[in-house]
Amino acid sequence: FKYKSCRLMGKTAIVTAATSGIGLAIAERLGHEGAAIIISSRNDSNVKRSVEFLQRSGVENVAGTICHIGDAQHREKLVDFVRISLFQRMKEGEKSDKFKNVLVFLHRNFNLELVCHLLAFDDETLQAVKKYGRIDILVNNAGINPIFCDILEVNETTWDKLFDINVKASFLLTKLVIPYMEKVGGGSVIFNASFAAYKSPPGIALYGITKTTVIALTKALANSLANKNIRVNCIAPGIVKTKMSSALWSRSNDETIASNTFDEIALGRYGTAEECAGTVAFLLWSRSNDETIASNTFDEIALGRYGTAEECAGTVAFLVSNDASYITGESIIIAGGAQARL
Ligand code: NAP
Ligand code: ISN
Repeated sequence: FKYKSCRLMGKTAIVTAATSGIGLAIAERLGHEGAAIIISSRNDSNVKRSVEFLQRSGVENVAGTICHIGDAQHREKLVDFVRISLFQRMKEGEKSDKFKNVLVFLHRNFNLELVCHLLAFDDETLQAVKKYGRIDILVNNAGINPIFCDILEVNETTWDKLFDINVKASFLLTKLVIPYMEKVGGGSVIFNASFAAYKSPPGIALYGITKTTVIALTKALANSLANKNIRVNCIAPGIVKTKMSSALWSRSNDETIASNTFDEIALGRYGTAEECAGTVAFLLWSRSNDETIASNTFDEIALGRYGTAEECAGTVAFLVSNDASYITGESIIIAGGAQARL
């Protein structure tokens, strides 16, 4: 079942880390509700494949570009998608007052030489993004969890990397996007935190701390941006079924995965950079059945199952729509009733 509506018609949404899992589901859902979609991730072929997937699934306006979220130039390039698009439309003769104002705005606020340079050398991109002359919605979905260990075993490099990717990068991207939202009279920003922000699950405590910070950042930005009519909210999913990398699949067997409970994995060994948050979830659900699943894993979840990426996407579609026009600074837990707070 694919939910479709016109709720986001005329809006343009950027979704980061959108080539699989929750990000891809969010892109699909926002597209099915009428938004033009710009997706991104670290990997060009994944981006292309996902754009094609979204087109096949019925998303009419979709384009994508590389953006390693921790790379400042990549973040700027992502926003240039929109900047180039505006200039292209002006070049095509849309000389209305509105566009003259946009031109003035670009001159004042952005490096127009860079826009011209990119215009001359990147026609394919230009064609792809012609339609996307505005940004109304930013979904900061990117997040990693490269290590599984006790909090006291975390070293400085890992600490910095997790905070860089899970907190700082999305904050800096948001700062780049805000002028665009202001220009169209407002917008909506979403962060993807985690249930782990509230519970500090063993083994991924640092990940949880970064996600707690994401919730605090959501509140801070909501306060700061309210006067610009920009709402800022976040989702906090519990364990969600997401895809895993083929690299991990090829390493997975009964010997290397000693157990199917999260606690035992956390105590058992360190992870690798590839083993991100989604992978942890996958390890749990892919080996789950009535016989093997540890009873305590599901006992905490009132609904008795893990979540799906589509269920996260539905919440995001609501939060970015006018149906949530009086909601800002909030985090919505999507965890099947697992208790995290009052
Ligand atoms: P996933 O299925 O493994 O997908 C990860 C996505 O992130 C891929 O599209 C990957 O694309 C992209 N990516 C990875 N590193 C990136 C980087 N540095 N810059 C840009 N893109 C990057 O993961 P997921 O489970 O959907 O997780 C998405 C978000 O949900 C994360 O913030 C995670 O913390 C959060 N979350 C997940 C769960 C869960 O149980 N799955 C629970 C709570 C919260 P490329 O490989 O093409 O770059
Ligand atoms: C999470 C939240 C609660 C328990 C396990 N694994 C988890 C995540 C995650 O966000 O990746």
